Amino acid sequence: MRIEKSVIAAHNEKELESHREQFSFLGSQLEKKNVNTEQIIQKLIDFQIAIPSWALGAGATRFGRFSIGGEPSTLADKINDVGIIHALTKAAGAISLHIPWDIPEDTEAIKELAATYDIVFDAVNSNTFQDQADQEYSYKFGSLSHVDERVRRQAITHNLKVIEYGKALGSTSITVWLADGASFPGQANFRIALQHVQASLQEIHAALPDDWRMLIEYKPYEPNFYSMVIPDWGTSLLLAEGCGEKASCLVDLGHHLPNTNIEQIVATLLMKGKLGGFHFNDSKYGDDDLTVGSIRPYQLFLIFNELVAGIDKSNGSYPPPAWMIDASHNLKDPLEDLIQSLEGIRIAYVQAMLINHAELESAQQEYNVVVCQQILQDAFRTDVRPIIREARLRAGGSISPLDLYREADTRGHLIKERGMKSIASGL
Ligand SMILES: [Mn+2]
Repeated sequence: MRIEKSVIAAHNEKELESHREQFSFLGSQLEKKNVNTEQIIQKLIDFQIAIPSWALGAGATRFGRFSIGGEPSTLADKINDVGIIHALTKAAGAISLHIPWDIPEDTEAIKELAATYDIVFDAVNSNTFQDQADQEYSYKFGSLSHVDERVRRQAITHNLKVIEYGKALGSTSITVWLADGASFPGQANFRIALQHVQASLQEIHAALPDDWRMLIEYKPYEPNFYSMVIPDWGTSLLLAEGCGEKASCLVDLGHHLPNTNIEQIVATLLMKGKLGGFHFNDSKYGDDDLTVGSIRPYQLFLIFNELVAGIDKSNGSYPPPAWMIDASHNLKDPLEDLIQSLEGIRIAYVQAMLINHAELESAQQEYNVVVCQQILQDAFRTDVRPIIREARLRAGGSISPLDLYREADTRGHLIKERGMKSIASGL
């Protein structure tokens, strides 16, 4: 199923008057504050977020999985689903593939299909946290950190193969996340495990094409509950620096212990030129994988403040991080959930762009703490949704993507096409 441009245009027509009213009111208010709304709209149109190929079906916990019907069971179906989201929002012009869950058999055909939806291929993701039917050695006790050289070799070879798939698709980065670690004290030697991972990553790094990046993701716990070989940003940075230029860190919002100051981590990594990738989600307790902006929108806004400031300060010399939503959809229709996440991300991004950095810096110079807070919260408390609607409208998307998704009975059509029992590969 495709959402045709004419359907979007007809739906927009009904909402146009009310939208114009709201947009012009907000525009005149922001003008008084010397905000360049046109520039914000352009930046927003350019800001594209990748959808991972494993987030389009129903997610699961270890207690169960509840199908939603019409799930995409092939890579072509998954690209089609991202195409629906992108047609409506004009914010999701990329897909991130997980190998081996989504191996493109006919690369050219898949590229052509993606191009018809105006979708490119973002980072490819390797998987050495599960055993596949045809593999010789098990990853039960680790992969790149394993004590057995043959297991490490198998995991390195897999990563090199993932790079080859990515090259064929036009991707320019690989994300490595390891489940390696220990669930019990004494189970593993911390130093040897980390040395093995460093040496393995160096080998993968050496195989990267010139214009590629390797993004090293970290996580404090799960699936291992005593220690993870790459538990935090410091270890990720250490490994990236041990590899070289093309290696950098990937921040996944859910991969922190409660109350971690993620915005400070982002600022530090940007300062070091080592923030290469970003995974959006939200959480209350741990790696909950909830809709972006559903639990802690203020934190997201503060993170975007650092992102905007850090990237702006680099004057274009800093390659933008690979942005991706990394969430699991256990209760909601995944496509609706992703549309809500995109909205949450874009709201935080626009709010962060409203901050007057010159004013903030001078308040900081004077330690005027009250004014510092006021500047941030004034931006955060601005309802910026009319700007987001305007950007979507100008890019050819829908003013109200979620409403149109429902009015067009998109899920109903997908169920008719694919049946109730189709299952998407992935988590
Ligand atoms: Mn992630």
